[in-house]
Amino acid sequence: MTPRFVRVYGGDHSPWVQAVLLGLHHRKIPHDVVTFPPLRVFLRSGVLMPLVSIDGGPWHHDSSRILEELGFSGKAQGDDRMLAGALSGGTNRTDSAWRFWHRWSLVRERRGPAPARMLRSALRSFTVLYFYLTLESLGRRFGHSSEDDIRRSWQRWEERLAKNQHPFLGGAEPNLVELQLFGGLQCHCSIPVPTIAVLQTDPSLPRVREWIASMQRRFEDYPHLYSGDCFEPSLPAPARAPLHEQVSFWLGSVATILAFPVTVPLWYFYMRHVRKSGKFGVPML
Ligand SMILES: N[C@@H](CCC(=O)N[C@@H](CS)C(=O)NCC(=O)O)C(=O)O
Repeated sequence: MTPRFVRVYGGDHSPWVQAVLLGLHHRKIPHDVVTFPPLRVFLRSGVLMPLVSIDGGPWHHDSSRILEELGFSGKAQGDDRMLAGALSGGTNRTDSAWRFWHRWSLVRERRGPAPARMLRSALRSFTVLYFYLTLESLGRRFGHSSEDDIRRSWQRWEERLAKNQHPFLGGAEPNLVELQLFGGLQCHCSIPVPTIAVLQTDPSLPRVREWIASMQRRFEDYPHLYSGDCFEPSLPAPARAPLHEQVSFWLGSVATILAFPVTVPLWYFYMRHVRKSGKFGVPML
């Protein structure tokens, strides 16, 4: 049964949140988005995103499961590994701390009266500190992907798309795995990383570029589309948060940073907690 209403927690800079939002948009399912989780959800799983509550039901996570609940299918064994490859370059998002924080400051709150939006904008600064520290520690531990790594990962998608006779891997319409792949592309474009230059110019990836164009045409009125700035057909970037939300975000950021004796251990605690839960990233089966 198609859900009547879905509440999403997550920021549209996340590939997995993007996949869920793309699915909801594609199915035209009414939904709203909050960028800081309800307190009891935060206490349980920190800032792990995406989470959804479908028709007022319990909050639950995992973009694949959520997309299946929305009626999507088409994920095969080995796809997760290919998706992980397509996300390479992601740790470069924090190359510029200013750009990382600034891009997050522009995310719009989409639910509730102005004071509630301002409060969530301020609280979101903890989420940004969390992801900043996480990406920095991943980058230091495992290093960044080289251009060759990125090219090789996307060549696997190129081969798969070249064998496909349809505009989408799902046929006439996108399937689950390509919503996740396109979600990954939105993530690369929302806070630009070297992956974009490889995808824009590499002579070995023409089918990938055609597929991006088909997806952009299919999602031309999607309000979280970041790739329209980087790929054809050119499409407008998402609307920015109004000034009062941006001001709240920056005030929250100052407080979050000054409170580092509390916020940094809190990051560490939840980061470990989420890793142990196995809910982070791509399951490598
Ligand atoms: N397999 C999960 C992955 C979710 C995930 O890794 N989300 C990241 C944001 S992109 C997160 O919330 N990470 C929290 C953390 O690193 O502790 C899904 O598909 O929903």
